[in-house]
Amino acid sequence: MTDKFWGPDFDELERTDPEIADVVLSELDRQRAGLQLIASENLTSPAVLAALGSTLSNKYAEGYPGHRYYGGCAEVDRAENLAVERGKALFGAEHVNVQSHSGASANLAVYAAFAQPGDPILAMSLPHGGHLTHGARVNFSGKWFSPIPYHVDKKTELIDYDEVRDLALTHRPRIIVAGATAYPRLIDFAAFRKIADEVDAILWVDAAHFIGLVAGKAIPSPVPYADVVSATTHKVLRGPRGGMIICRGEHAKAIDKAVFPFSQGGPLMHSVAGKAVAFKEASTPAFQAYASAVTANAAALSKALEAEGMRAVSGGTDTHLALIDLRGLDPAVSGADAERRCDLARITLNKNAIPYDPAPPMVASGIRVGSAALTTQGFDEADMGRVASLIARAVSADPSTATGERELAAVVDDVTQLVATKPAYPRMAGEGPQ
Ligand code: DSN
Repeated sequence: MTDKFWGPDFDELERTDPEIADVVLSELDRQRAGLQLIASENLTSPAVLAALGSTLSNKYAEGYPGHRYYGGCAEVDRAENLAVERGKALFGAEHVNVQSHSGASANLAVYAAFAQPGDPILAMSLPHGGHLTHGARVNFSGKWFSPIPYHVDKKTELIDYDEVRDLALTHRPRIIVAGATAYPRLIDFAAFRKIADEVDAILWVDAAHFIGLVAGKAIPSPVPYADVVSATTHKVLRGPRGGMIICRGEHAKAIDKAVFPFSQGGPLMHSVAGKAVAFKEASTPAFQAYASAVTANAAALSKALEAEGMRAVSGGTDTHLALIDLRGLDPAVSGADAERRCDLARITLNKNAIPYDPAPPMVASGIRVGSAALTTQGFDEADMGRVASLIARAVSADPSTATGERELAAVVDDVTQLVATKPAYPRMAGEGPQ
């Protein structure tokens, strides 16, 4: 066994490139100093970070374990085999591909495996919570395929399954996509399966956001229902930044070929190793406790924000995220203003369109909040009440007024005190000011 010297060495980075070393340290400080509420982010573990910062980054390994286009792949083969086997066990899957560089790359491969240019694709409308790769005009998915958007019901703000079925019967899509980036509720995978079977479509679940809740058994799994499930590994799942694809055995070859050689070259083997670590961590009782705390915390946050006068779209959440409609606030605050004010108060979240939003996307009438990162650092439901009150104070503080400026400074003080009780990446002995 070689010594550990060749692992990540921050002193070396500081000597070689003090400017980037400063960025790295400042970003760590930013993550520690504030409340991280972006629903697609998390604080990955030191073990995953160590795999990411390893010499596996050096290795080219086009192909799959045992069938590579380069020599010297014995060690990275072990990493990929471990990731695949752990992924299969974790999700009860027949086949797993762990090479996708990102969620968007995984989605590109799914299209490549199942559709031809011009094919009709039925997917959730982007302004109603769908993803860019589900047929947005500015994305390859909207340019190369014929997207048909489905929506949420105006009153319930839940997926309108009747509309999904009607559109499926009318357009006979090649693929039906279930999955979203800003939908707070459980998706009825059985209903989607039934509709897909009626029109002989492929059922693809894009589980990028919630796959970590599935891994932690906090919500039902799409795997038994879907032909194919794409996902990211860095959101609630808390692994390295990257993508993955789970599919039925009969589609294994098509998916593998669609990832490599069709849409990617060399896999990022350090990231593949990080995925293996994350799957191992996600198979523990501790991760299951974390996953159910994520949903409990999101529900508590959503309820507490409602008590502060901010309506939760669909009346709440079953997952890690809530979509908050700000239109009830007096004076009015847009999503963009809320995001900026929270940023000034060290509360990181994003503006978000709400269904049937009258405002343009860059302004938006809502915000999206997620509970994964705060849950990782140990926040509980009572803390979420405090977080909601800090968000409410920040959102209502107009920084162009002296009162608003003072209030935002006071919120920063309170955020600082709150994060000190349950710090992200707790400082190690001897590291910087304690
Ligand atoms: N950008 C991610 C999100 O925030 O939901 C999805 O790709």
